[in-house]
Amino acid sequence: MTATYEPDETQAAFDRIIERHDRIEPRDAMPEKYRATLVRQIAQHAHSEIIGMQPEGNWLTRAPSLRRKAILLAKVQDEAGHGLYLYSAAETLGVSRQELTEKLIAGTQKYSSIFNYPTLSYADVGTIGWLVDGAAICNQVPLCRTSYGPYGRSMIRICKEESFHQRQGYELLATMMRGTPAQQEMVQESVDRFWWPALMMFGPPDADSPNTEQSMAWGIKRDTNDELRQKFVDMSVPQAERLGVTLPDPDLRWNAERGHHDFGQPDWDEFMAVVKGGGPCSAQRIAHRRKAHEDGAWVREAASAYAAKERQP
Ligand code: BYC
Repeated sequence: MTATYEPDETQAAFDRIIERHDRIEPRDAMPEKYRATLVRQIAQHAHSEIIGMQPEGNWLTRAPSLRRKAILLAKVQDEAGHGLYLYSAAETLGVSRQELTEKLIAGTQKYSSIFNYPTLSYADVGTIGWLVDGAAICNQVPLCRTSYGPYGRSMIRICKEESFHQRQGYELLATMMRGTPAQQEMVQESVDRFWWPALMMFGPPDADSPNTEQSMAWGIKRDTNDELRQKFVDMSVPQAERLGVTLPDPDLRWNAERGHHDFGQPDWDEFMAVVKGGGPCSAQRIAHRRKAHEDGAWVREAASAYAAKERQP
């Protein structure tokens, strides 16, 4: 359980750790708002990993070959592992995984907007790997240096696995792009659907992001939403060219003066609607998660009973 304190008590000690870019550990006193912000972000991150298993899991029984099935199975299992590391990191802040799961199911905690979109073809498995995991890497590599120790350390292994995920997605799309015209069209159609939602993963523009300023000051976030979105666009453009797909943005072009690509804005009204639970698959994702939680009740009861028995002298 973490210690929290009244601001005037040991605020200076906390500030010194943050200024030195050192880590805050669970044993350290921390302002209540810092703790609450971390619980919010880590819980949302953990929920995203767990809900994120659903869109890809949708294709497990219909993978086109044994090889593709083995790869997809391994990837989906990795996401479950990521969720568990992150719930463990959140637990060091004095909340339980049970409590967080109940909040997710009740709709009082969020998960990434991207997982509210459907996966309509097998190309989506590749596009999720390439773009969604690519966006996750851009966002998560800086989080390895976040100010809260358990969160930063959980990110290290997660990032290594996300790199593999991104490569498998790119390799799947590259294979399809060397295939028939129908396969090539399937890839382009998938990229057309996922490009804008992938850009939304980084959150609202900095000017409309209520949490960025404080989270940057505390070293929870190391880059702003817009900085990471720009990095992602700059990284994706040459990869798209190499694949032979067109990114669906007429405003996308290299700006030599800035040394970055200019690009259009996602539909932020759509983003807000999805974040508020109005995405195409929002109800389905939560209903599925609720059912899995309820179906797993007997496993939790059995594990608790076994642990209690083991504790008896
Ligand atoms: N979706 O002030 P802001 C994965 C919310 S898993 C939904 O900018 P913040 C993968 C935000 O929570 C990837 N909600 O917030 C898994 C806030 O609302 P609340 C998951 C969003 O926290 C399986 C409000 O909008 N990655 O890659 O400073 C298979 C205002 O936003 C979104 C993470 O979770 C969104 N996209 O910055 C494949 C990374 N964006 O909470 C792949 C960790 C914003 O105040 N999280 N909101 O009610 C972060 O880095 C930050 O939390 C964010 C948002 C950049 C996402």
